[in-house]
Amino acid sequence: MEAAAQDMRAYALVAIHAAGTGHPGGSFSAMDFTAALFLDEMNLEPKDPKWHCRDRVIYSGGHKAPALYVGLAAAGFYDMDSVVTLRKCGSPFQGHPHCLKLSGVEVSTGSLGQGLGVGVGQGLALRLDDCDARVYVVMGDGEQQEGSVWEAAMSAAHFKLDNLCAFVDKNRLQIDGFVENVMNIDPLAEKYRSFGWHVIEIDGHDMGQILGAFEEARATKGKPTIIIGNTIKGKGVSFMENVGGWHGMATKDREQLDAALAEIASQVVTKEKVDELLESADKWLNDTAKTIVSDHAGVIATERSYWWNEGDSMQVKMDPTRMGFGRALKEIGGDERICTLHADISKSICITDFEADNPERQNRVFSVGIAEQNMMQVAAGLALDGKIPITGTYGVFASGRPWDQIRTTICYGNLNVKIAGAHGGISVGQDGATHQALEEISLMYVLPNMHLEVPCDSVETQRSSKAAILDVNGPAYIRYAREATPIVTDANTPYKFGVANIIRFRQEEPDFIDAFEQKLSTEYKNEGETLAIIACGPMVPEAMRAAWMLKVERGIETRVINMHTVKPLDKAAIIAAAEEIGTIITAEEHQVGGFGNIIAGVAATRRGFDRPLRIEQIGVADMFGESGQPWELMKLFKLTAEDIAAKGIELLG
Ligand SMILES: Cc1ncc(C[n+]2csc(CCOP(=O)(O)OP(=O)(O)O)c2C)c(N)n1
Repeated sequence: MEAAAQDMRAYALVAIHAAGTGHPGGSFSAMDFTAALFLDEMNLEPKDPKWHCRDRVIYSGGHKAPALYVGLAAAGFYDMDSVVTLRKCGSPFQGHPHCLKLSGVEVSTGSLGQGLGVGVGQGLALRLDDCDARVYVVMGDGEQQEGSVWEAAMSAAHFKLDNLCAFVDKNRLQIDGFVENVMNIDPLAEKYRSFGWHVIEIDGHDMGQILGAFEEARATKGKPTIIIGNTIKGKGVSFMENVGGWHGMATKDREQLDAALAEIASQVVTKEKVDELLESADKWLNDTAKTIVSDHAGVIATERSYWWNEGDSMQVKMDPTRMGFGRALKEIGGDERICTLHADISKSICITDFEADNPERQNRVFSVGIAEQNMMQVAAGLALDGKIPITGTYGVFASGRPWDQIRTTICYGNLNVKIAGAHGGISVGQDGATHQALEEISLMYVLPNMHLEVPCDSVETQRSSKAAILDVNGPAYIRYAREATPIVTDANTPYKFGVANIIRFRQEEPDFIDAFEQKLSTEYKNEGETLAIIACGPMVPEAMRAAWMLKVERGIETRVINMHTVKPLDKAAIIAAAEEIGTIITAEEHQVGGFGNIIAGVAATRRGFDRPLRIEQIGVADMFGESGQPWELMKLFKLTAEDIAAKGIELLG
């Protein structure tokens, strides 16, 4: 079994390498447990994945998907070689496990802290059905910081679920560093014991101890069992072991991959096998990429490519909008009222730029661990006492997980809490649907007292972050993206919180930004355009590109409206577009309608009726996201300038 675990590590590593992203650290620390679980302990029926008497397994930390995938393959659910399509567009091996795309996956995971409760439910169902099958839940030690884990732990013991066996992969590291520094969870065994669990502590890499623990768990009656496995993050590759950076990173080149594989020393994953696997990964990528592109090509017939930086003129620089947020924090962080709160996603969202070059600000930085609900509560407390707390994490976890705290504690009390919703839209790419925030505009807009900013590029993000933090007295949510997106504004571009910008294409220039004129909506005079595109966030550059295409290809004059402040809305700019133009396309990198229906609702209040009002919406068509490269996904979800332009032509006939 030890050898099988090494083979599984090797396959997982090659798949992560082929994807260019993924999570080797936690997958490797849990791999010995995974091998024992799938090859020895569990009773499964791969040919009948939903067989009622099967044992159930939930990888609550969905980022350990590579371990789960090779585990299921080892158990015979599918060919091990196929796992190499991990994280690629269209693959069943999504960045985080998806139960509707891959048989053997009990429940989709990726938002930490939710697996144990599901395990409790499955344990109860099995008991109701008088079925002897067991439920296994694999969790991380950082994950223990989520309050929902403890709600589930309490209920499992309360229901005396002896068919439930949980495993904590106690590798001592999470993203922001060592668990004991980020938010200590120890003494973990005593905590579970006091919650009424049977606790077994083992060396999580010792096969004998793992199998012994399973046996002891099966023999334990009247209470659930937790196996706390002391493990090493990155186990099996010396340069990955105990190094936080390998939490979510692929080997950088073939040389590094080979060095890691040499240490893993799998007899099965030979050099030739690696070549074969990488080749099939490339083939998948080329085949899917071609389908996506050909599906997309011809949307608007043109000889010329208008894609970013593909021509000699109209060049843009790219920068992720999150960088603008970081620059704002650095700039205004001297204000003693400002505090930042980390929830184990700090460096990548640039919230650490606040203190990076200013160590004296460190006393105003608070790490709450992976506990988004508590982050909002603590922020509320700080705000009550006159501080300006800035919270931040991935948009999904910043808006969805603590929504009730944001609603009732923060917005109802109009507390001065700022929320940085990072990695908004599809730009988190290969992590897949669980991490792609496509609903936050709806979630935040609907809250009274909330202010909502969706800036279009990194320059505007810097300005709108400063406005949201210092000029707004009350809750504010800023949505920004992970991927580098075109820079379409500069210091000379007007910016006013709550006032939209009107953007007009003038003529092609060497630099994209110079081809457009931008004015505050309050200063703009109707030029008799035939189409309006109202957009927010990185859809603004796409709308600008569409305006350029439409003018050059069809002579259509377009008014692009950059609605960087979504709440409070610049209603006058929308009504003017409805009255003066009447044909409107809304564009959002979000579930379609979240932004579009808000705009449509305002447009419908226009008073002038000399022409029909026609509104079409561009956005993600009421479906969850997908793993893939961000630009691939833009095409897949039909969010590009080409899609907007085609819609415009269709509308104008
Ligand atoms: C609710 C939620 N918040 C944040 C994240 C982002 N995230 C993914 S993995 C991770 C760290 C997990 O640490 P741990 O549970 O110790 O796992 P391991 O170190 O074993 O990989 C975080 C914060 C998430 N997936 N879900």
